[in-house]
Amino acid sequence: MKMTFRWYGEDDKITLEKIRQIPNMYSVVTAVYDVPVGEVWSEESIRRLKTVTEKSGLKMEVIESVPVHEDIKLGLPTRDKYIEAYKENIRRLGKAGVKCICYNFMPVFDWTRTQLDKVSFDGSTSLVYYADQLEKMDPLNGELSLPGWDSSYKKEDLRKLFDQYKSVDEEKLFENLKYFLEQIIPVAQQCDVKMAIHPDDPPWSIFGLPRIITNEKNIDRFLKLVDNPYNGLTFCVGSLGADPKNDIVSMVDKYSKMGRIHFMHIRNVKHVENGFEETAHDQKYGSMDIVGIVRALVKNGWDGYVRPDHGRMIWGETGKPGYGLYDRALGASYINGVWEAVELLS
Ligand code: DNO
Repeated sequence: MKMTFRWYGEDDKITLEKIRQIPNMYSVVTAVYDVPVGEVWSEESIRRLKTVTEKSGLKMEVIESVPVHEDIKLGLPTRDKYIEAYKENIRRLGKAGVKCICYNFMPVFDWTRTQLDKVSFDGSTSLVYYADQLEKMDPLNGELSLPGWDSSYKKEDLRKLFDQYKSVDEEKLFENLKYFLEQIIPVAQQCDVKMAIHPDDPPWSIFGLPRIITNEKNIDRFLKLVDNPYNGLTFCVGSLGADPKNDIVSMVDKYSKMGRIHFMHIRNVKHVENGFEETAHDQKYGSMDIVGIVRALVKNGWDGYVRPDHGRMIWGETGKPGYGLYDRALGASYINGVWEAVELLS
């Protein structure tokens, strides 16, 4: 496996120098952040990211994300122009040595939590999702904002989008995804860039919007939409694992055996009555069988990219919720340790 770490570019206060010192670190996971969703990234910005990354001794082989414009998800006539731009981004990134692009197909909102600073038993804080808190949230008031969300929407944009999604159910969303994949996967293959869809987080419909990358049945269907190894997965343990019905170890085993997992997000999540709580990465704190997951990957000779995922805030750190340095570095070290042990014992 190749260990990676998300880096939000030159404005990230977690510098490349720090990331570089985490044991076994291979590549950053990054993106060009100053371009509106749907537009082509300038070659200059891509080159600059690559140059600074490589100067620090790291690689830039994974992009998270090249976001998908809502018109593509909605299946509007304007989608073709955004798909052309998407293809051009794949080409440009491929030229810069990128091997894997993570993206998602969640309508309007990316990952969603109801509280970002839940105090845990040891005084650390983490991200949680409680159904009763979600019911009280109004996505249309224009005040909600989460770190993963596109913050450019105004109140009126959100209302319009919600209206447009009234005619898009799960079937339609699958159709629109197929249309998109049929066009981008051949380009990805030509450029030798693996496309890796991120599951929906949480893996169920929220605010009445459809979500489809949620469980094994739907992922099987997704992989068949375009049955090509370049059409693969970011297997996010915490996202799919939030639903206790998903058998994570067996899914990881199955999809890694098929050669369809290109990127693993490994983190732990604890099921609670009313939702879930993010915890330290270590197996004993949550509901995920992290060792079982790693064992399946090692058994299948899997050699993709891995990153620790959301960390708690510990040691007084402040910053982007889920994306501090300390707990994610501990997460990376934990995953390295589990990996090493599983390899040695197998
Ligand atoms: C959360 C992330 C997601 C992910 C996107 C991929 O922390 O895993 O925001 O980057 O969904 O497009």
